[in-house]
Amino acid sequence: MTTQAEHRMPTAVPPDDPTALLPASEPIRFLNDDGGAAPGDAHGRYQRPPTELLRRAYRAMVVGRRFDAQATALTKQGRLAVYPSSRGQEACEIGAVLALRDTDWLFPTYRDTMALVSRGIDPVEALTLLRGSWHCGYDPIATRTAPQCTPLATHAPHAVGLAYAATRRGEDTVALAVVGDGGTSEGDFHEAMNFAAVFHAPVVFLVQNNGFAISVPLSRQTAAPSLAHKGVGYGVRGERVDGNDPVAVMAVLIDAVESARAGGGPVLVEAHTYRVEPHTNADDDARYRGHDEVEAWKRRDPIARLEAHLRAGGDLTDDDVTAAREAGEAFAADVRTRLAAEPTGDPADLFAHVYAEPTPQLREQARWLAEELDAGEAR
Ligand SMILES: Cc1ncc(C[n+]2csc(CCOP(=O)(O)OP(=O)(O)O)c2C)c(N)n1
Repeated sequence: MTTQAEHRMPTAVPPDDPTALLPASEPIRFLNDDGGAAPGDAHGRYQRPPTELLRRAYRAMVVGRRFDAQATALTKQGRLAVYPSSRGQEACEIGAVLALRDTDWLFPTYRDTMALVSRGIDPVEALTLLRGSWHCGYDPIATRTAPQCTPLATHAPHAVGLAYAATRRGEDTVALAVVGDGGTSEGDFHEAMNFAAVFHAPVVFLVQNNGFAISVPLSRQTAAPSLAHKGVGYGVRGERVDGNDPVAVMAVLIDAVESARAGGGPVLVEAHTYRVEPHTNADDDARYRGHDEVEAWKRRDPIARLEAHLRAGGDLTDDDVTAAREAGEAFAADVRTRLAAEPTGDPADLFAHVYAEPTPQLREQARWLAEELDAGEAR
């Protein structure tokens, strides 16, 4: 076993040629918009993932989309307080999961519940927070998945810290931090990138550039040529990928994760995608974007593209498609049934973890709530 003293802090070595850190001039693509082969040599250094992995991705995407629709429906019944849909972003969600080993860590945002359930986390546990509970619902250590992060980008430095600590322990763990395009405008994102590069930490930053930070378009967030270009300023290699091309997303993420694992340092991947649903069920997206734009992106649907690609190669049959849809229906039915049960909880928990030492105001509010509840029971 290596002792702490034998470890030296990895030192970042600036590359001889900084342009090697720059992303391709166009996002990496394997598929065109209807699932046929993308024209020309658009693959750069990347390999098409094995067919069996693409078949797994197809099924996970179909199940994930059905789950996502079910969760949105549950907000309308008041079973969930809120739900941020990732419909349309399935390639990124599933690509993130399938690029990781079980021993790697995922640091997701509030939008990435589809990735969580695809990683095998119980959907009812994954939705616990959205039912109004104070905890994230699942065991982060057992699942190697950090709590879904609502403050933008604050999980990115955590991912770097965990990945660096793993290297100090002699483990080959990689951390994948998912960030939105709006999240890249946050200080935490920049600090995380800087630390990751200086400590040469095995972290992959996956930016799901879905065009908007709620209603704010990307053009109001950044003047960089692309979000992936931001990497070069920190000494982090950047790459851009068509985020609705599941073959390309998986090819690029698998390469990035394995490069980080092999000691190549952090990688920043920008996936160009689109959220076809509103920001959450509480948002009116008609106020900031046009119907035509949404429809145009729906025609670049990642599931339809992968299905067309696999069918063209004889790697997906009608039976496979039916089986995937049935698996999605069964998954959604299970979520529906289990979320129909009223959650139980102690109202006093509302005050339990606000501060280590409760303030006089909190104590007063807790006392007031307890009295109200007692009075209610006595009535
Ligand atoms: C530190 C912080 N500031 C502001 C917010 C409020 N907020 C919630 S979601 C959001 C937009 C995020 O957009 P993006 O990072 O692109 O992710 P997306 O929702 O598109 O997946 C904002 C500003 C927040 N959650 N955290």
